[in-house]
Amino acid sequence: MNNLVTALGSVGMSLFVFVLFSGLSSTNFVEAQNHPQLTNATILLESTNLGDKAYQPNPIEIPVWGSVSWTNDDRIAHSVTATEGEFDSGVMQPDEVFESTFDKVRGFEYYCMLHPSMVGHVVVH
Ligand SMILES: [Cu+2]
Repeated sequence: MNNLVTALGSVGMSLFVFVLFSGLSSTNFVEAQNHPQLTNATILLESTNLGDKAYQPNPIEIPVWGSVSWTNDDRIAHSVTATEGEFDSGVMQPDEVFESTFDKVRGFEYYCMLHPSMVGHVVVH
């Protein structure tokens, strides 16, 4: 009888754990729907003179409705500024993050308005 109670107890515990994990994964699912694809990009340390290597990866290739999150990993301020003005982070201090979502199939050139030789490319498929 004690064994039965113990067995039922562990079934209950398993169910509880299962429900707990189901809850977590449905949260992740909602998160995934809100961010169908998030691509992380970085502004490299000492990127001022790195030209088209300053933003990594370059080019950034994403599906339509994908998002890109750029982090300024340098010790000085930079920006992520579309050449034709479609997006602009403004001045990003070190460790600041800028995110943009792309709803059209096309390519974008961007650069750093503080160091215009820093250039990158987003390609939306
Ligand atoms: Cu810069």
